[in-house]
Amino acid sequence: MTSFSNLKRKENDLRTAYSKDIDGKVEGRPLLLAGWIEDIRNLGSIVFLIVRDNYGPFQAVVKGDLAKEALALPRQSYISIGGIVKPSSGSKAFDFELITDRITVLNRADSSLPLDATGRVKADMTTMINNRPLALRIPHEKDVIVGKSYLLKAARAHLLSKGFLEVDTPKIISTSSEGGADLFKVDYFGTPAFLAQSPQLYKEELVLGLDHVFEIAHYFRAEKSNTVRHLSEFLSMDMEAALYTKEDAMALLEEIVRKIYEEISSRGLVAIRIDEEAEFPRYSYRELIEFLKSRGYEIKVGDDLTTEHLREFGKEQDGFYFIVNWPLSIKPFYTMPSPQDKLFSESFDLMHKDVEIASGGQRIHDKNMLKQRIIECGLNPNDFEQHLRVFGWGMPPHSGWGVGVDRLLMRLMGKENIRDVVLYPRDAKRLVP
Ligand code: AMO
Repeated sequence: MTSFSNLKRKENDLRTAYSKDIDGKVEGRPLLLAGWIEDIRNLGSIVFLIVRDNYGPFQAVVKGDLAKEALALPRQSYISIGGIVKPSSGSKAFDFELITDRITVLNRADSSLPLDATGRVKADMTTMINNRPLALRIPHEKDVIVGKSYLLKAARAHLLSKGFLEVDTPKIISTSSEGGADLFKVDYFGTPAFLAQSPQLYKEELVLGLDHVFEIAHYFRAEKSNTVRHLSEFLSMDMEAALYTKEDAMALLEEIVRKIYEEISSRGLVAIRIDEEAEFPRYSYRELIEFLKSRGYEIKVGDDLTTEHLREFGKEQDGFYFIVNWPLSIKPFYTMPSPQDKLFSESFDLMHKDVEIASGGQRIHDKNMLKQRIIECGLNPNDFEQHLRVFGWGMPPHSGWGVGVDRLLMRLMGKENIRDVVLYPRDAKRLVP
């Protein structure tokens, strides 16, 4: 019978250390490592293997019959390799190397691979996406995904420290949460249903029971437009909080972006700089209209801003900034009208140069007002009956936001295309891998 302890011992027979452990402290000691052969340099009587594990590359010196075996191995084969640690004799890249006495081939790689996993021969984005697991062997490609993990860690830690509770809400829904045509339909046991565009209605409802909530999850938009910032499945970080005003929500969002920036820049993973002193600038929607008019654009108050408009304004901006008080007519039904001018709303977008990173604002908490806005937006209040009920149970005034995590990561990492920061992107033309 194979017991767990037997399995454990077997695993230890294949690896006792990682590349990060090879240093002066283990000089003269035997180590056993596992990794992928990145490079093989044949110097005749001696062969140098560059092997990469999860922590980076190391150099192994192989001689005699073992060298012959090593030379026959395709690059990227996965091996367990044992030997004695010695100071390296002529390498500039490695202070220490492994004088090899044992190689176990755990899995031979195909002799022809779809991309150069050392990154020396550049592959295009489509090749990277089609072969993502192999592309992640390239350090700067892996950095993006490491960055995403730490982005989420920093955001979660900050929200939890502020008393927010992480929730999870359904992704198969019966009614559109954002309105609009970009809904994916699914056949739910014969009944038409949709994939959630956002957790909007649920997160608002949960404020009633939980006060401060957040959710980090995938959402779905049937985006036909093929742009560098739209996917049909994207990762969103959403929060909703009782008694928060639009200002409170914006302050929390700015705090979180800064915490994320601190976390990932402390790991050397970030490509941009955020000024620690200056607050993110705020511009009203009206100010943007005036700016665009002054640049010769034919635009009037009430019009939505196009990509071209945002590109024009974004050129003037160094980094992150807010656009506040959008016209009510172009915001979803749940958005609170501004008390001083009902044509505008208590809403904001967080931008980075020309790209929208997040949107949010104060929501309507009065049941009758919400029903009225649903009708004004051309929606059927009967479809929202379940949701409207909750607003009669003592719904607190509340605000929140939703951050496009992939877009934020794209900008922090200095990438131009959202597909560069998503492991397996989904768009109108891509459903695999
Ligand atoms: P909105 O529709 O503006 O607002 O979405 C919030 C943020 O999500 C990101 N995003 C996308 N990212 C990639 N591909 C897409 N197709 C895509 N669509 C949106 C953007 C955007 O700013 N419920 C509100 C949020 C709120 O008010 O709390 C909402 O969904 O970065």
